[in-house]
Amino acid sequence: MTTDPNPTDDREARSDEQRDDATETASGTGDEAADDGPEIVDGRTVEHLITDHERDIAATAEGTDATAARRPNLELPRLELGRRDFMKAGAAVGAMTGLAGCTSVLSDEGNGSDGSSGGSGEHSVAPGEHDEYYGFLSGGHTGEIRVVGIPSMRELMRIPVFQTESARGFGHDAKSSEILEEGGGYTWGDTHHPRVSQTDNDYDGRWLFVNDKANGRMARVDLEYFETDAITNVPNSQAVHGACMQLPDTQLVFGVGEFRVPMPNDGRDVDDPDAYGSVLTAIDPETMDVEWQVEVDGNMDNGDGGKEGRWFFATGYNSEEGVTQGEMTRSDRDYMKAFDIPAIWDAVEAGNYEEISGVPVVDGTMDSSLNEGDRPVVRYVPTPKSPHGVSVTPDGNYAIASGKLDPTCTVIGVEEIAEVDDPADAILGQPRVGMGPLHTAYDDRGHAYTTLFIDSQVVKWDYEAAVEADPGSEEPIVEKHDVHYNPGHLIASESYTASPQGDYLVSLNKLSKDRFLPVGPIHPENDQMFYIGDDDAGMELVKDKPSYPEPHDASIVHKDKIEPAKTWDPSDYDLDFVPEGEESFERIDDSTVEIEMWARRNEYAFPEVTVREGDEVTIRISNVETTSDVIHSIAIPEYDINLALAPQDTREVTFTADEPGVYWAYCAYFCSALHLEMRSRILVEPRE
Ligand code: K7E
Ligand code: CUA
Repeated sequence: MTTDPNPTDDREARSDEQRDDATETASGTGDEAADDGPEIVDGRTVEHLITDHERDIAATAEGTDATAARRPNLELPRLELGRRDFMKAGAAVGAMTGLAGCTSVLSDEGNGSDGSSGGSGEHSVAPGEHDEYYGFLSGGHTGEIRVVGIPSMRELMRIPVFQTESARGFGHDAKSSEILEEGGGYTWGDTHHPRVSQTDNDYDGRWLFVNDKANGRMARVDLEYFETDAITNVPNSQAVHGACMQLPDTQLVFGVGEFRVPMPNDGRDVDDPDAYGSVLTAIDPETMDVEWQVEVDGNMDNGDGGKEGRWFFATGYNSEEGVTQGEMTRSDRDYMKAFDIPAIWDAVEAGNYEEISGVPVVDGTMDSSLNEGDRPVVRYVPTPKSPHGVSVTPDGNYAIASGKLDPTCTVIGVEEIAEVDDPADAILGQPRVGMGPLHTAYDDRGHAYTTLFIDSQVVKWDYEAAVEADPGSEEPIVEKHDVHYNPGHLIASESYTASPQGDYLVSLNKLSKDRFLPVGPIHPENDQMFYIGDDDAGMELVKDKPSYPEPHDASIVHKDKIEPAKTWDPSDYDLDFVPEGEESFERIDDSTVEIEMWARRNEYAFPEVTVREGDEVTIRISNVETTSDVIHSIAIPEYDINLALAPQDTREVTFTADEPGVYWAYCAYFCSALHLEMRSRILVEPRE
């Protein structure tokens, strides 16, 4: 097998061949197909490039995807590109499945790495063996975090964050209910960016932070217990989108505000978009309190922290500050914002802020007086059209923004941003990587890997070569590889640290089309794993994993850097443990009952409890098992409660027994041969 020296041309040639002969099988797809694909001419506008590309792919879809042809043609004014067209691109590629695969590693396809599923032996994990890495994937609008093992891609656990979840009792016991309630009382969230805390630019395994795009929140997951332990409802902001930390030591957690809204959003200025604002929010990782916010011009999108602690970078779109799609995409230029964290702290300490909703808000808009002089709080780096992802290279030298509506990535010098007079001069490279670049990850050998949403590919390129090359050059490209289909984020092992591992890369693809058995009109997504450790062999697709909607970003952490608890340590809990023999039933007054009890195989402390209609009943219950993995629960029918009880854990719940009757409380975790008998009868006697 060989690495293609000219992957872009090959891509054009290959898709052309597919068009000509969409019924052929994977064997013999083309590294030597005729090169008469659509010409991309330098100097053509981005709009034309994208339109040409979309029209090309859509044309292929006609006749093979009747639904695509029936779709209304929603077009962005001037850009002639909309979400529907993106979908068409996916539909077209989907129609060609079987042809798709490696651009450059074709001869390897027969060696068990056929990219169709399962995975090759070398990168699989035998039954009973452990994975090398934890992958923490966001769950999108399920509101959760999924934990997968890498390289097996086996799903190990789910961590409810913004939603109630009965299997883990999240939102059922008093403590987790309070977390959700104090976090705003919503029933769902939209998690996008899970980031694990770092010390000295390496994972310390302490916490995971994740944003809620829907309701503008930031949550913290305790990685000892793999449990959400705090949610901050961020004021003055809707859609906390990008999420990242101040490095090297997680001094602050940043939430990047996306949608512009009035500040505070209390009914003022409802139809005066000029008065809307968007803020970067800095949160203390220990207390989860908001320390300050910085208002900026335009929408923001994704963010990443410099390795040295001074800079935080956020991409943005809608510098036009429009409220319709057309208005938001009118301009060819947007900005990447570089936040000077120490300068912002100085402004806060000097009182240069306005307090809004109880939070100091620093004015970081372009015309702010704080942006005059030689230490501006925010530097605005002009970047082409609606850049989406941004990530800092492992060496800390560059922040790379992905163009989204522009076929380039923009390489910004981190040292330069502090020194140049004109922020535009900090742009050191701008390679043309392909259509729809969204996010970029890194290996340990100077390569960047960028998802190409429209092309349905991952492009591997050399970022130092991009600094050497002319803007718009394709020379830094090392390789392109198809993914299935339309990738959003991608993540490489420990790519967000100063020392990526350079072995595995996971592309989180939005569409799976026909990669799996059909399961109705809502399809799973497709997380595809590549082995990237062999530069000579090229990227090797080793696994497809169907994924419930919908992961956005992920963090991949070596197993040695996470130390999960095997059982609860009662001293970590703020409730008193209830040992065997110390159970109690106490009637406090005419309408209040307090029960302290325990659970073990195969019984509860009380085989029955009797309360009266209308009683407020509080149950505190400990799982007295010391053996790991012997989990109980107490499900209380009629009262909508299921408390999960890990060994040595204690949980509490209060409910009003307002329905007279007999209710069998039972253990929902299958804990032993007598699990079905593990029950307690709750008698609610009617009041006269
Ligand atoms: Cu690209 Cu929310 Cu990171 Cu989704 S964002 S893909
Ligand atoms: Cu305890 Cu089933």
